[in-house]
Amino acid sequence: MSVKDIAEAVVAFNKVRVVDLVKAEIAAETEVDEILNAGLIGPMDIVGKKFSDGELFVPEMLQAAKAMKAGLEVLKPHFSSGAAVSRGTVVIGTVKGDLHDIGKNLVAMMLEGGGFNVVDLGVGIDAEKFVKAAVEHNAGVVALSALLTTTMPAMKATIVAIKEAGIAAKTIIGGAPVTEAYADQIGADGYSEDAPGAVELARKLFAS
Ligand code: B1M
Repeated sequence: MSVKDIAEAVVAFNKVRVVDLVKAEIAAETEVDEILNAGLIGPMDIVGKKFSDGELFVPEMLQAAKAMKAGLEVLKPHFSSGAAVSRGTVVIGTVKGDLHDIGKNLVAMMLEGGGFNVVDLGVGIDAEKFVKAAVEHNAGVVALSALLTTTMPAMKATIVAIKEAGIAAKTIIGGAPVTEAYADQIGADGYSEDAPGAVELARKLFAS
């Protein structure tokens, strides 16, 4: 038994086996990061490649996502907790037109583990909803996720709306197609390529 078996079970869409194997690796005291990166995140790239190559289709991508999410739920309580008292509120969501939520959920879980109060708006969130939630929850950071090149412009629209509304909240962005250069271009306050980096970024922005 190894984390490689978890990855294989994700690619085989075997949700029950993913859950069992993640539990077994936790019991065997395998590093949480290794289970996450090699067992759960890694295989999603294989699934994406197979989709690009026409070997898999949307329903299968969805099944792999469900298997991965089930494993993530088992892992969630094991993400290290950074603080007993909240470090501040982060409003997070996947932007308008985009339904991918695994990376966003991971960022939300790690922010919670890092001691932040997280308000997760879900997927397909338009600029107006982000602005409303940031005001309502007095957010220090608004975190935007996008997985499609076609939905990246919705990040810009959201950042513009936040600035126009005169809200003090800082904005951070991320997601597979997003880059540091794009973050600079659209005036985001920060970019991270992964979930732990997003926690670091939020810490820095709340401290600044
Ligand atoms: Co979609 N999909 N998908 N998909 N899907 C991609 C993204 C794609 C790259 C696949 C491919 O072609 N190789 C491609 C996008 C191409 C592009 O735009 N360049 C694609 C496409 C085309 C589509 C559809 C258009 C397919 C169609 O219908 N013809 C469609 C769009 C639907 C929509 O959103 N409107 C679609 C649908 C779906 C499913 C619903 C079937 C499913 C999503 C299920 C779900 O999320 N609940 C799905 C999946 C599973 C994928 C892949 C295979 C895996 C994504 C994933 O969950 N990765 C993906 C291929 C790939 O990425 N390799 C693909 C694991 C996750 C942990 O990584 O989300 O990148 P990720 O998060 C990372 C970092 O990016 C970062 O942290 C995480 C790691 O720590 N991060 C942040 C994410 N958000 C962050 C925010 C931050 C900081 C870091 O700060 C705020």
